[in-house]
Amino acid sequence: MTGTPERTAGAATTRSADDQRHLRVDVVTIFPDYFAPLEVSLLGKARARGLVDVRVHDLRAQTTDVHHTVDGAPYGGGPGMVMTCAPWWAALTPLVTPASRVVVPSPSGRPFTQQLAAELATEEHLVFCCGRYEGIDQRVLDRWASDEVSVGDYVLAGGEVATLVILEAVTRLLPGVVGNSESVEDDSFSAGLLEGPAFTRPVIFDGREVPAVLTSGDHGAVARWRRDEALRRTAQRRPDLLARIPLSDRDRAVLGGVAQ
Ligand code: JCK
Repeated sequence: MTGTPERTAGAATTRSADDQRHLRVDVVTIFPDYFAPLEVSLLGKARARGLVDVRVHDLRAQTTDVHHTVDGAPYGGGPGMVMTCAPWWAALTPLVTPASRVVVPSPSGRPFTQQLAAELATEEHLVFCCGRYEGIDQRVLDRWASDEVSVGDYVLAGGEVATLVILEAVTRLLPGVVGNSESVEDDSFSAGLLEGPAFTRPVIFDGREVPAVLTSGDHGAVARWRRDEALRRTAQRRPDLLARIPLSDRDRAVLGGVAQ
């Protein structure tokens, strides 16, 4: 795949006659090889099923100079380099239509959330602009970006891995992705709390027992226990989440005055 300026993948399989929703994705990057994981895993299955059609475009293919330059020194001075406008304009002009949502990962973007993933999963065309260096000239963002998002409060070397994160979160929500309905329902059910611990066979391993309630057959007791574990774990690890959801008196009792 190295040296291939553009790679078209997926959607070759026959789609059933029913009108399956279809997501078209274009990714623009100077590192097309980063997107090799698109071949495997959840995304690969969504592609094999024809639910999503991802095309990766090499930004350098849009340069006109012999050195394939995509960056320049920042006006006003400062460290590093900034991606120049011209290659982005050339790449995006033929890709973007009024029906496109243009997503630009950035350390200064608004937080990428499950809610935004669900929203993006309803779109018909997503375009991802992967920056490198210190980022992209602001005029590209002003002209083309629909959403400037960050996948977390840490600094990556570019937008490629962030794009993979967003794409994986979005594609698992597409109708028709294996196991989709249950897991997506579960997402909304547990919305707002971290999940508690999970166990599977055997009942005892290395002397460690599965909590008895989970093998009791008492579904009410299991549901209450899971809620309590989720509450405790959320209070301990993500008190910011707890502050945003309504708590019953029983919830508060379980938390025993911790982080409320
Ligand atoms: C896109 C280039 C690298 C490195 C300057 C940033 C203080 C700017 C991201 N959650 C996320 N973290 N990082 C990214 C991300 C990083 C990117 C690009 C996304 C394009 N870079 C870079 C350093 C700086 N510092 C903090 C100054 C850019 C997402 N999504």
